[in-house]
Amino acid sequence: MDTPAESGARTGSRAAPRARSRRGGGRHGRALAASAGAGVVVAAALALSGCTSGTSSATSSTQKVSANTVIHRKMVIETGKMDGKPGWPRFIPAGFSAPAGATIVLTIVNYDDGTAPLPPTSPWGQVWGSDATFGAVTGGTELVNGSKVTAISNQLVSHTFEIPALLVNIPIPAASSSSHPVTVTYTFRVNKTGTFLWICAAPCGSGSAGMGGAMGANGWMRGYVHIT
Ligand SMILES: [Cu+2]
Repeated sequence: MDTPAESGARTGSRAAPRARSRRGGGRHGRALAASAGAGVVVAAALALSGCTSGTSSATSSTQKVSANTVIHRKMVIETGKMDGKPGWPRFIPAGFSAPAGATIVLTIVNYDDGTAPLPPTSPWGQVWGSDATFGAVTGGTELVNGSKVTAISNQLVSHTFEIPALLVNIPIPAASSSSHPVTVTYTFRVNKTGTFLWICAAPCGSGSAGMGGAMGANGWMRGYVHIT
């Protein structure tokens, strides 16, 4: 089954490699246009994808530590040029581990100054992750260079860090230049153990829809979060 992010993003078309803009809302995006029930729609779709994709596995709802335990994790997004593979932007490292129940402060430093715009009705410009039934608890906000936001304009999104099975989505804007990265900080807790797939929902890869290359490659625009 396609995740909402994948099905929505595949339908766009891609322009210049640097701007990586694309058109088209995608069927998922259009379904969410009347946004009143959008959260429910996304939640249901994500629940299905999480259960059937075979790429994430959750076990018990065991909290191993308390929320007072604060775990700092950091990922850096490098451009393909920076790591010698032009056109292949990459999260480094492509995953991390943390104990269930801990407060995870995830810092993502983006050196990529290119955008990969989402369709106008895409939900992936929003910060997601405030529904405890999915096992993740957040305030639904992120800090962008220290300023609290609930969304990034879809046009300005460079990448996202999305964990479909946990209903987590962290939209990441483009760096102002490749030497002036943007820093996004997101604080959350995961109250169950498991190995959870994360993906980037922005079409930052190769091919006409921007979904090839890095987008489909573990270790580039997808990987795993291990909650132990
Ligand atoms: Cu990306």
